[in-house]
Amino acid sequence: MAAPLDQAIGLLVVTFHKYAGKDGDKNTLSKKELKELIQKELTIGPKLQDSEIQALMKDLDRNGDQVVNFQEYVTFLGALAMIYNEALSS
Ligand SMILES: [Ca+2]
Repeated sequence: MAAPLDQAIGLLVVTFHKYAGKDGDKNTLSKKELKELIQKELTIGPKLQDSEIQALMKDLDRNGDQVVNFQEYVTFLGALAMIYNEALSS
């Protein structure tokens, strides 16, 4: 049986593929897929404006190819972890 942190990391990976596999390249998140992931998998998601999600997408797409690859997704998770850490330690 996987330890808690293994399970958490596994969930991060599975969640990426759950949305990346919806259309087009199954190894990247399109804008539409990223939007759906944010809206369905994060508490803050439904509260974000469309313009905020667009800005987030632009920020995450480091190599500018209009899609979010796994490496870019991991950067996003890192940023979220920083926010959660601030929230939990304040
Ligand atoms: Ca990209």
